[in-house]
Amino acid sequence: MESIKSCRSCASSKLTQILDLGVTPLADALVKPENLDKPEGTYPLSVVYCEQCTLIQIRETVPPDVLFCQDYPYYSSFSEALLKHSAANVAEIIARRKLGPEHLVVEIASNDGYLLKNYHAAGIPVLGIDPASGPAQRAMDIGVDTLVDFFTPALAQSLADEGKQADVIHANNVLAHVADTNGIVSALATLVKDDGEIVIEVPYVKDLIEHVEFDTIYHEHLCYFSGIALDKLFRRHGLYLNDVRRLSIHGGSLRLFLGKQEAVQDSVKELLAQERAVGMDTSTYYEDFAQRVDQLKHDLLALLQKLKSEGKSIAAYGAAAKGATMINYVGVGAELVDFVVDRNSYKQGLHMPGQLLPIFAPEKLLESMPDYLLILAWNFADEIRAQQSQYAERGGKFIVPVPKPAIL
Ligand code: DWN
Repeated sequence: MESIKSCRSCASSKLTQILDLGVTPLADALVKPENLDKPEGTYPLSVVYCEQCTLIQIRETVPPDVLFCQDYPYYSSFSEALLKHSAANVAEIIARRKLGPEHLVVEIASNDGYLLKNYHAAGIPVLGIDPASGPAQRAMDIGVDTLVDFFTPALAQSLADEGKQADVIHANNVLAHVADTNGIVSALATLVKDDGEIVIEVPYVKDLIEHVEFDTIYHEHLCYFSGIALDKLFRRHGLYLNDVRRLSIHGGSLRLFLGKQEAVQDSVKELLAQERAVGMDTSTYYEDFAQRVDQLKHDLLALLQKLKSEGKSIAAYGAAAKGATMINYVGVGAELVDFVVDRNSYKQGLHMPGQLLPIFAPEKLLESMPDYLLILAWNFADEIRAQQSQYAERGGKFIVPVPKPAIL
């Protein structure tokens, strides 16, 4: 593991620490039963603000082959909400750009084909690029052509040399995951056609800070983006943030529309003006974040301990990466929560990193009817509560930890 001395975007050494989450295991390093007695790899996790370009980022860089290869357990298609969200995105772009069999759509971090399958179904050629072999194989099984590899400037250049420049490139929840932040942006510029479009989704740091979504901070997420920091990063590589949309997915995200010609729309000007108006281009904006994170930690622990003291049983929903940050930072162990459930069959039978809580299929809930269910995948709380209506009808109650621990 490396620890940065300068900003991942502008290389400035003026970095101000805003949060320290201590030493923690990797959020997606689920533990096999046979390894329960073996020590886990743990890494410090701290967050800094760049005084020069305003980028929020973590200091620590864990090697990508440790984070994203063998046994990477995340499969996008286990969320109906995410599938619907992606299908609507694709339908809008096919219509607006009048895409057909003569075009090419590439997706970086294409996972199990959750998005590209919509273009494939419409007869539009696609190419996915993802280093995680498990999800990539699922994509190929449904006909989505996928390169099992990391997306680098060298790979972008070789694809361009093969005449595979793209009309549209999607990059959802990956810009924050790549250690070479400038490298991935220059690679996007290399791979997109001059009249092409790059569509990126990233969690929005403004929502993270305002809703205390500290659990989305973990080693897979190296950067936490604002419009101001992104605009500087893209312009450095001849790309222009021409349009932007705020989304509710994943606790609040931005959908960014980039091109090689400058045609900046009001949506971008308004977003940047709003950010400056609330001071997101100063470290002052982030000063009280650590204190608010600690308040959430205190409130959640107190709530769970009170329920246990009343003899209540508690389970959790969503063996999510953010769930690992939450239970390890707050200290939610087997003395408070009996087990976790998750629909992702690749996670069932394993244990959460750190607290080692066992992971079962959701059917376990009706079997054992815990009094309370802590929704660790709070970003899908509506979908999960609808899905678990029988549990609620039988008297089960839900707890959401973010933005403020609450019983629903
Ligand atoms: O950036 C990332 C985001 C997009 O996804 C990755 N670095 C890792 C991952 O983060 P996460 O694990 O915190 O993401 P989710 O999507 O919030 O995880 C939700 C978990 O809940 C998954 O394991 C799937 C599961 N789930 C479920 O069991 N039943 C989700 C839904 C909607 C359900 O109904």
